[in-house]
Amino acid sequence: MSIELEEGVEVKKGACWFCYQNCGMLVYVKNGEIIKIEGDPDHPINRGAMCPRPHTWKEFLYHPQRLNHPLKRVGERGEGKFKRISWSEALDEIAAKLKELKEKYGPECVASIGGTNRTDDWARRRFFNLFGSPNICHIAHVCWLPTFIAETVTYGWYAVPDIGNSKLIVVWGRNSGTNNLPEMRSILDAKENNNAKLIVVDPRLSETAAKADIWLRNRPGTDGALALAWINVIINEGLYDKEYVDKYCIGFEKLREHIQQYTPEWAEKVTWIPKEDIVETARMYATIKPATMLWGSKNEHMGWGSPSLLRARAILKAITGNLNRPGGNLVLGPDTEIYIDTDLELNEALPPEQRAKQLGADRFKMMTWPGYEVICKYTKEFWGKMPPAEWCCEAHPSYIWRAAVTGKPYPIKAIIVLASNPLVAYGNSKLVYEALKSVELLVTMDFWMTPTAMLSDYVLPAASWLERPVATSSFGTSCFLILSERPIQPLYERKTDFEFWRELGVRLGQEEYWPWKTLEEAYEYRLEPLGLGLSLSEFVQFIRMHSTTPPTTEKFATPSGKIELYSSILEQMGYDPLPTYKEPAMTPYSNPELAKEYPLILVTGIKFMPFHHSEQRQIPVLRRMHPDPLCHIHPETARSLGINDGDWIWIETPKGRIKQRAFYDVSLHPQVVCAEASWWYPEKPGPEPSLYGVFESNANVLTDDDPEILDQVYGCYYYTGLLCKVYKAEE
Ligand SMILES: Nc1nc2c(c(=O)[nH]1)N[C@H]1C(S)=C(S)[C@@H](COP(=O)(O)OP(=O)(O)OC[C@H]3O[C@@H](n4cnc5c(=O)[nH]c(N)nc54)[C@H](O)[C@@H]3O)O[C@H]1N2
Ligand SMILES: Nc1nc2c(c(=O)[nH]1)N[C@H]1C(S)=C(S)[C@@H](COP(=O)(O)OP(=O)(O)OC[C@H]3O[C@@H](n4cnc5c(=O)[nH]c(N)nc54)[C@H](O)[C@@H]3O)O[C@H]1N2
Ligand code: SF4
Ligand SMILES: [Mo]
Repeated sequence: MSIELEEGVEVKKGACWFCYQNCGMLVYVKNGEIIKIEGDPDHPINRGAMCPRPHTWKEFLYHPQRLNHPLKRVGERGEGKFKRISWSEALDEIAAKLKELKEKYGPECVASIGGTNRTDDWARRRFFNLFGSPNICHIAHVCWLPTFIAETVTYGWYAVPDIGNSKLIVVWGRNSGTNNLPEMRSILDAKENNNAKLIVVDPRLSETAAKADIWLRNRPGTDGALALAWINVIINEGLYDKEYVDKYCIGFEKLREHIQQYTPEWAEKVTWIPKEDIVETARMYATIKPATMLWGSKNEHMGWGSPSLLRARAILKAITGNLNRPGGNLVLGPDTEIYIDTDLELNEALPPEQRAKQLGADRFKMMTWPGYEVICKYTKEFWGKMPPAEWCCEAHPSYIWRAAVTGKPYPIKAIIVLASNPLVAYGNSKLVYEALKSVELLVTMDFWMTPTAMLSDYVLPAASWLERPVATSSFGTSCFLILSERPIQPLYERKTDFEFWRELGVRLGQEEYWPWKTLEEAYEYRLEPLGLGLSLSEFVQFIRMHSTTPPTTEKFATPSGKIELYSSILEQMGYDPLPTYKEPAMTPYSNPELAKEYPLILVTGIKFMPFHHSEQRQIPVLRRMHPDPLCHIHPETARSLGINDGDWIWIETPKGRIKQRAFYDVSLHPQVVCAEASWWYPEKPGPEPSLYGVFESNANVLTDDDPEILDQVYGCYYYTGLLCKVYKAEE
């Protein structure tokens, strides 16, 4: 159902998924074609605003390089020779090959890689649980999920920032000003309306830091030391909320003792932030009430440095009494009135002996089945729901690549890549490449022919949010569900990802588990517990978003029912129950030998407008806004190396070298350089060896994914604070 405008024009309520903010869109449709898109002024997320990406909807829908039909490889792998086949041929052949491999090597030989969770990942999970493989992952180890787990072991779920009511906002390794525009709007509103103060921790004067009252410029990878020193100041100066701690927390005395080593003087040496600034900002965070803290993806990109940071941040929210206080961080928990992703994943279908085979589970226990089972026990008891396995119970990608290449501990023979571009997203691109080359079956489902698709046996065309309905809890931790209706039917032969998993499942004997034929039916099922009897379209037109009011209780979903400053779950799993700083593996302090040859400190992957990760490089108007990859470098450092602003430079680590353009940035410490991630060149030749230039400027050519240098609790990758050298490149 839609509002009728001029004759024949309908307005559909869509949810943009060019990034995961899911801004509300009004999509004007006439005769089954889109004629116009506007930001929806009534939508709470974007309030009518629209970033540059959806403005280019027409180019995106009809671009000549879009995938429109299933393709099958006919030449050598990577040679770029494909022929068009029908969907039923493609699905029959893929199903037959999966069946053959399953019989020969066991279901665990089939792996799947996903991306930024901008699709129905529960359907993928459901397919694999029924198929019997535990080896699926999305970006859990490179994005926000370790924070989710660290907070869940501390107080039973992730605590969402309540920016609008806050008086002090701490933005930690995050650049809302380019990466989350609705959030930046809220920050600026809070500054204006509440006179809120803004503290930004970033090695670079980012767009967000530029608006800060205090910008803490730290050495990349050392945020854990700063957070621990804040705890030290707050406890030792008696600034913590004693009443709150007494009532709700356990482990405070152990924390107090443990934290004595992390003095501001110590932290100054580690972080390169003057100790006066550390003390001042710690005092601000403890005394300006309410204060909220935002998550940033760099929190998870510090390898060994990440775990102490994630836990220390959770502890800070608790001991200052900013948890569950309006304007602080709120433990809202899952939406308990509808079926959330967990309810659709069918995790119970995966038998214990298959869970035990999950790659990486013996090492990174907190993001795999061992930790997930423990967490589920307490969240289920408390909330009645568990966090989706698709977030936090994942095979570790670096183990998947190694198993594909070496056959150890057992072989990975097939990989299904859906909504991801692993050659650019995951560290150690060359190993990812080897892995993708070595499997017997590689399937990629995407909008575009990506470098990963170029290596595939089957390439399948996906329908986007313009051609499908959306139901997602976004990265909003499942406390609310955003819904949209389908603006138009899929063009050409594009299909929804859901239909792909369903139709593949049906071919492999899973039919009874896929009762819904369309996404609309599946989403209506999700809403059934509400008992409203509305169709999806009616729901979207009249209600649109759903959330539950969390129960008012004095307890938390942890083993003790309290906020566990000293984490009994981490202890039980064999990890440090208190946050202990560990210097990342490749820094001037942890590896001074290496620093002699690679003297600069490298950040890989500052995100930027108008691109979302590796996407949109094909859209001319967007590309003109940012034609080339940029590497931020201090002018003094650059000049000493004979590098002018705009010169192409080599950035080199022991793993390899890439080319980006030097971008003079006076805000940096002279020893720090920041390279953009996610670059490839759709305009360059697709067949090997070029693969659309995927090894030329892609920052993950520089990073390593050796499990030894990743964090040992969650398996966080190591993307920031490593060592490199740079030098001028020939034109
Ligand atoms: N335009 C755009 N928006 C996006 C995305 C995109 O690709 N493009 N991706 C989306 C996704 S999936 C995510 S996860 C979010 C991520 O959003 P963010 O977390 O904001 O991502 P980044 O830009 O990687 O890092 C943010 C800031 O961290 C700083 N930084 C680097 N190293 C360190 C460090 O060691 N410590 C500290 N404190 N800061 C450091 C960088 O200078 C940068 O300004 O953005 C989302 N939004
Ligand atoms: N060095 C370094 N590496 C990083 C980062 C960093 O900061 N530094 N950031 C990390 C972060 S935070 C993240 S989240 C990851 C991102 O990792 P990915 O999500 O793998 O990154 P993308 O390049 O955006 O790949 C997404 C692909 O999915 C396709 N796609 C989009 N939507 C759909 C859909 O609905 N269906 C299908 N079938 N396909 C779709 C897009 O066309 C694109 O090719 O990268 C990580 N990698
Ligand atoms: S920020 Fe831009 S790309 Fe992201 S959902 Fe909103 S309009 Fe779409
Ligand atoms: Mo991410």
